[in-house]
Amino acid sequence: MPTDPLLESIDSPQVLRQLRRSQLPALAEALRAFVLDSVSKTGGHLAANLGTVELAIALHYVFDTPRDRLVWDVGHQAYPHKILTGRREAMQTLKQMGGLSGFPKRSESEYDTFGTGHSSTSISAALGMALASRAKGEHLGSNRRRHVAVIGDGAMSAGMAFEALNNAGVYQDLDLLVILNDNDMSISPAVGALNRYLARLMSGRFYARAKDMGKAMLSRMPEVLDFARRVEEHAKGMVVPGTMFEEFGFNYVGPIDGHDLESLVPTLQNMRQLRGPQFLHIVTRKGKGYELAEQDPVLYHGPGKFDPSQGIVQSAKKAKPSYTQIFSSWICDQASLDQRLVAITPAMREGSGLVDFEKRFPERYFDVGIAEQHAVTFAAGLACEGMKPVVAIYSTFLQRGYDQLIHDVALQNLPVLFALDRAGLVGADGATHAGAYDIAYLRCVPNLVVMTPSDEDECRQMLHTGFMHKGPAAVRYPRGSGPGIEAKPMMQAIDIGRARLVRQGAAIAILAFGSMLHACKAVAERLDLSLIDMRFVKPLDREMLENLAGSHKAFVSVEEHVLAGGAGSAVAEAMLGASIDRPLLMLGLPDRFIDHGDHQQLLALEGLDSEGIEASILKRFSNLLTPRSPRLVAKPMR
Ligand SMILES: Cc1ncc(C[n+]2csc(CCOP(=O)(O)OP(=O)(O)O)c2C)c(N)n1
Repeated sequence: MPTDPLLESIDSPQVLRQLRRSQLPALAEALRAFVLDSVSKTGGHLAANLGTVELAIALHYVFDTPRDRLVWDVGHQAYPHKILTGRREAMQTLKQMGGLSGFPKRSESEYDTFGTGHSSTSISAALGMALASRAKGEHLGSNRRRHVAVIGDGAMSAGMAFEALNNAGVYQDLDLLVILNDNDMSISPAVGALNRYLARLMSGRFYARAKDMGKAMLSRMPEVLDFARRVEEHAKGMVVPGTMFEEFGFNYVGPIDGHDLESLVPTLQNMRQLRGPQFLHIVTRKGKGYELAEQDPVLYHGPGKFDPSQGIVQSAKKAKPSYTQIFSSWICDQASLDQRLVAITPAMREGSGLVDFEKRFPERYFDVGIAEQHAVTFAAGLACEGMKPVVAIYSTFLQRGYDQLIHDVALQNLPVLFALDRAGLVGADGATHAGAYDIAYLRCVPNLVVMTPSDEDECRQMLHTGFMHKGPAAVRYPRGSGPGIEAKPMMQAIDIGRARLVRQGAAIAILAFGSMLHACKAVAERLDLSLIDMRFVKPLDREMLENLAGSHKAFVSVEEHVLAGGAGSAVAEAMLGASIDRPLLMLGLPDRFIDHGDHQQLLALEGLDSEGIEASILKRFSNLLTPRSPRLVAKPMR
C-alpha cells in the first residue's frame, strides 16, 4: 500500500476536521492512490469510489459525523468513507470472509448509519432519520442533527427515490440534504429521460454560469459566521431556477464540480446552515484520476484483482462459460428464431449478459434503468400485445418487483420469462445480494413455473422451455460457472414438471435442486444412494416421489436456498398431500443472513458441500445404510 503520512494520520473524521482546508487536496490525492491500490489487491468497486474521494472528505470535514447522519445510496461508492472512518487498515480484508463488507453496514461502524447494497433507499432512510430527530427534539438550535443522503444519477432513476422526494418535499422544517452525485453513468451508461434532463442541467452555458456564479459568491462569503439569512441569500444565488427538484419542494443548488474541494467544502458549509429539504447537484467523473477507469468506467466498475500499472488484462485461458454466458448465447439464438422476443434489464446489461444482445438486436433491447418494479409490469404490457418478454434480473433484485410479478404477470397468466441470475449465495457481495429467497417467493404464486437447472445444458434447455411456455416461468441459475457440461446448440423443451433419475441406488433418495446436484453426485456414489435431478420446484414431480417411495426408506432434499419455504418445503408439502410416509431430511441455507466470503467456503460452512451433505445424511440416517463402505463407520460425524 502506498504510505502517506497525512492519510495515515486520519484515523477518524474528528482528526480530519482538525486539518486546514488547504491540506485537503493533498489528502484527496493520497486517498485516491490508496483506493486504487487497495481495490486492485482485493477486487471490489473501483470507478465509483475514485469519483467520491473529494465528496467523502468534504462531507466528513463539514458535517459532525457520526452525530450527523450520512447515508450512502447503494453504498458501493463508500470506500473513501470507510477509509476516513477508521477502516483504512481493514480495507485489505474487503469482501472476504470475516472482513469488511463491500457496502455500509450498521454493525461494522457507527459511521455506517444505514445498511445498503440495493439502490435508491438513501432518501427514504435519511428522511426517516430526520423525522425521528424532530420527534426527539434534536432538530433545534445550532447543534441540531443533520441528515445527508448521497445518491447517484443511476440510483436516482428508481421510483423509490422519487417516492421519497415526494414525501420529503413537504417538510420545510427538516435538516435533510440530498446530494445527487451525477457522473452520467449507472454501471453502464445511464438511460432514460431523467438522464437527459440532468445532462441538460449540466450542459454548456447553464453549468458554466452556475459554477462561475457560485464560485464568485463563495469567495466573497465568510466561512463560518454567516447568519442563516445571508447564507440563504448567497446559496440561493446559485440556484438554477425552475428545476424539477424545486418543484418537489427542495432548495436546489448546483450543479457544482464534485472534485473541486474549493467549491465543495464552502457550499456544504453554507448548505449545512439552511433548513428545509436541500438538494445539491454535484458533477463527478467515474474513475477519476485513473486514466484507464476514466476511459472505461464500465470495465472498472467492479474489477477483480489487477495490476494498476497494467490495468485489467483479459485472460487468454478459455475458462468454463458462466451461467450468465449460457444465458447470453441462448437469448441471442432464441431471438434470431423468434421476432417476438424482447429483452429487458433493470440497469444490469453487463451483469446479466445482455451486451451481445444489445449489439445484435438493439431495437428489441430495453434497459429501463434501476427500476425493477417497472421492468416487470413493462414486460407484462409487452406480453399483452403478443411480444415474448424475457426479464433478465438478479434473484435479489426481483424482490423489488414482487407485487408486479404476482399482480401484473402471474395473475394474468402472461408469458413472461424471468431469467434469474445470481440465485443462491453470491460470495463477495454478501447478504444484501444473496439470491436465497426466490424459490420461496416464487413457488407460492399460482401459474408460475419454477426451474432449477443443474448444469449448463439444462440451463439452456430450461430457458428455451420457459420461453416456449404459454404462461409465466422462471429459471434460477447461480453466479459463476457450473460443472462444465457443454450446452448443446439444439434447443428442446423439457417436459414441464418432470424430474430426472440420475442414479439408481438403495435405501435413500437424494432430491437435488439445481446447483446442488453436482455436490450430491459424489455423495450418492459413495453411499450408494439414488439421486434425482428435480429440475422443477413448481410443478414438482409428485409421480417421481410416489415411485421413489415404493423403493426407498427416506428422502433427502438439497437446495442452495433458505430452508423456510424452499424446495424442501415443497417436497414436504407434496409428501403430506400424497400421504407418502417417509422421513425427509431437508438440507439448505439456515434461517440467518449469510455474510460475504468465498462462495465454496460459505457453502462448506453451511454443510452444503459434498462432505457436509454426506455427514448430514450419515448423522440422520446411518441406521438405514448398509455399511458397505468403511467410510460409513470410520468418518466422524458433524
Ligand atoms: C435495486 C438495485 N438494482 C440494481 C443494483 C445494481 N447496481 C449497483 S450500482 C448500480 C449503478 C448505480 O449507478 P449510480 O447510482 O449512478 O452510481 P455510480 O456507480 O455511477 O456512482 C447498479 C445498477 C442495485 N444495487 N440495486
